[in-house]
Parts: sequence; structure tokens; C-alpha cells
Amino acid sequence: MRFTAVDLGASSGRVMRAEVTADRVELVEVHRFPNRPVTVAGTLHWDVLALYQDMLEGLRKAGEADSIGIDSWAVDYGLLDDRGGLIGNPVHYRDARTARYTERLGADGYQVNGLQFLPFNTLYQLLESRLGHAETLLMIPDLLTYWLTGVKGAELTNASTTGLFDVRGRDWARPLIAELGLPMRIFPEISVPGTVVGPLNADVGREVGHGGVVTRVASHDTASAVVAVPAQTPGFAYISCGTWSLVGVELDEPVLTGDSMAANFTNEAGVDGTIRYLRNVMGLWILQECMRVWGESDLDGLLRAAALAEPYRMVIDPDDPGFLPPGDMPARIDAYCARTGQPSPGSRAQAVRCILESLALAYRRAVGDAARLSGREIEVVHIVGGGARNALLCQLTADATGLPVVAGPVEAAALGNVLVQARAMGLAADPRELVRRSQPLRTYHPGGGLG
Ligand code: LFR
Repeated sequence: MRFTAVDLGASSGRVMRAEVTADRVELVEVHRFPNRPVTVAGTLHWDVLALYQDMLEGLRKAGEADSIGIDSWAVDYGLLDDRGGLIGNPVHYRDARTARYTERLGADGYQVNGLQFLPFNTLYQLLESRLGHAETLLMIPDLLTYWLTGVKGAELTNASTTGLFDVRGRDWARPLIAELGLPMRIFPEISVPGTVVGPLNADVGREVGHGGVVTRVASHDTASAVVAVPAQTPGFAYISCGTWSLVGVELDEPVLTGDSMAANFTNEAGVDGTIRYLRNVMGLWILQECMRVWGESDLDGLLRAAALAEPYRMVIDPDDPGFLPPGDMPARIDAYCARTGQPSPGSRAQAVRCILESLALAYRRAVGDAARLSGREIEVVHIVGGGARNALLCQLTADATGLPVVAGPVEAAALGNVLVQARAMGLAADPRELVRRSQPLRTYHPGGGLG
């Protein structure tokens, strides 16, 4: 059968066409486009109409499929009025409007939502939003689904990132929503990944040149990526490595202890009743911003030079809040090093080395904390997403964790998106097995060398 996956990341989006048979899944990228946030009147926004337009272009290029699925980053949303019109442009989670939240609010109950504290969690954004005549809140993939089909609704995995979700009841946390003074009317009914939404609107069909049906997938990109982790046994940790690095394990039950909250671990909902127990590590964002500031696009060249740079000359804490907003990252690294009595990198190669080693150390901490807090014994680390292509980072991670690292698939989120659709249509009963059979994977061993 044929499927189309729309996968929107913080820095780029893609539309993939997929062919799934009983024992294989093949992906072909048909459209890739940059995701360029726009600052208007001092507020950082997503250019959601440009993303919509590119999605249509991708659907046109992909041709007709048995089903279409959409995933994106989490947390952000659009608000609709009583006629279904979008009120304002969705605000970017890196906008400064939530910077004043530096710790959990009393009413943000970890016992209920199980969510790590991040200043941009939906609930803090909503406290900063004008909800006046808002009738409906739709998370980004749900908003795009609405524009394609006319159907409003919420999808489980993404709803679980709002802070307004009861992780044990797997539904909106009504008492918490009431306590925060937010109107319950704006939260649509939640459906689970694999739910068929309905056909494309006629006008959309005319624009893309074909019809089709939209299925709700694990619409939080990280949840889709975890579906595509090619693990064989329960003793695995994953690092979903793109703009962010999401580091954790897959559990059957949330961990809601005080220790877990103190370690800022999150319990986000996964497919089939699972819990994605993980921590957000700042990820390749710092490197992406350095490259933007340097005007440099040759990542491979930078990585080759970084492999020859001096090991562990300086380290940063990638999770320092100073690295969250867009800006002059090389200067921020210098300032961090000065503040902590370390030399500045002094060259691009050394700066890249510093970022990757600091990430590897952050991964070691997060994998160790996940194991300790969940009681899960970990034998292997899977790196999925764009970072799986970064051999230096994979090797540094194997060295830092002392565990074998299996790298791949690179397009994990799009694959997970497709596999959930395929399963809804009776194919891909064991998604991970299909990934193992059809995707190239590479293993890095601790001490394996950087050559
Ligand atoms: C990764 C991701 C993370 C989420 C962050 C912000 O793309 O979805 O899981 O914490 O983006 O939405």
C-alpha cells in the first residue's frame, strides 16, 4: 500500500511517499522545504501558511496514496474562533513571551501531567495568550489536519506535551485546566494514533490533484520517531536527535516520583499505551545556530575538522537556558567558557568539537538518569533522526555512555508516521521489525576510534 507522510521539523519540513508491503517499508522524499520562523512586532512566529502551502505542494508531488499522516514538533498551537478562522499566527516556542517562567507553577502538577518543566510548555504559553474569543485550540498537526479535512480534533501524543494532560487517565486534565483558569471548551476530544479522520476537502483535492484520507498518526514527531526505533529487546535507550535531542526509554507506566521531577524527566504518551520517559537535551540546535551565524553550510567539512581538534578542551552545559533563544551562539559559547574559567574554543573546529562532546556528556547523564529513575537496565543506545548521520557524535556517544550505539534510521519521524498509518490499515503489525529489515543501520562501539 502507499502512504504519504508530512513531517515538519523546527528547521525543515518534508513530504515522503512510502510503499509498505508485508516485509518492507520504502521511503522516498518528494518535497523538502525550510521552516523559517518570522519575527513580527517583536514576536517570533511560525509561518504556518507557508508550511501549509509547502505541505500541499508535497501532497501534489506525492500523488494519490491510501492514507496521509502529519507529524510536527510539539507544544505549539493555533487558536480558532467560532467560525473556525485562525486567530493570529501561531507563536514559536522559542519566543521570549514565556521567558519569565523559570520553574514550575504550583498548579502545574507533575503528579498529574508527568511533564518536565520547559518554559514553553503549552500551558505557560496559554497563560500568556489572549484567549478572549478563542473557541478551539488545535496543536500544529491538528491545525493542518483541520485545514485538509475540515475536522477538528486532538491527537494523544501531542496533547501529552501540553502540561494539561492527565498522563495516567490519558485524557485532558480537567481539574488542572480549571485550576489554571483556562476554558475547557477550547480543548477538543482526544483520539489515539491510527484513527482515521476523513477525506480531503474537495477544494484541497482540486489543488493537489487527487483525493485521499487523512489518518491521525503519533503526531508529535518524537513519538513517531520512537515508533521507528529498531530496538530488539526492552533494554534500550533512544536519542531522537534533530534540532532537539530527546533522550530516554520506553515504559509501560509513568514515573511520577519527586526524584523524577527533580531530574526534569518527562512522561509523554506514546503509541499503544506506552510512556516516552525522557529528557529534552538542547541538541544540534546550538550547532545549527553556530553554522547560521558563521554563514557555513558544509557540515561534513566541519565534522572532519572537529574530529582532529583537541578532545575535551572545554565543555558547556547545552541545557543552560542561555542557549534556548535564537542568536549568536559562538559568542554565547565564548561567554559560557569565560564564566566557567575555561578557554574559548578559538576556532570553528574546536567549537564544534566542544558542542558535540558536551552533547555526548549530556546524553550520558540522561541515559544514566533514565535507567536509575525507571529501574530499566540499558544495554544499547539507539540514535535516530538526522543526528544518526553524524558519525563523530555517534562515536562520542558510544564512548561517553560506554554502550554500543546503533545509528539509524535518519528519517525516523517520517517512518514512524507511515508505520502507524500502515498498521491502521492492517499492515506493519510489528513496526520495529519492518524498520530493522529495511533500513540501513550502523553500530558504534565504545572506544571504536574517530577514524
Ligand atoms: C522535537 C520536539 C520535542 C519537543 C520540542 C518542542 O522536534 O518535538 O520533542 O519538546 O520539539 O516542541
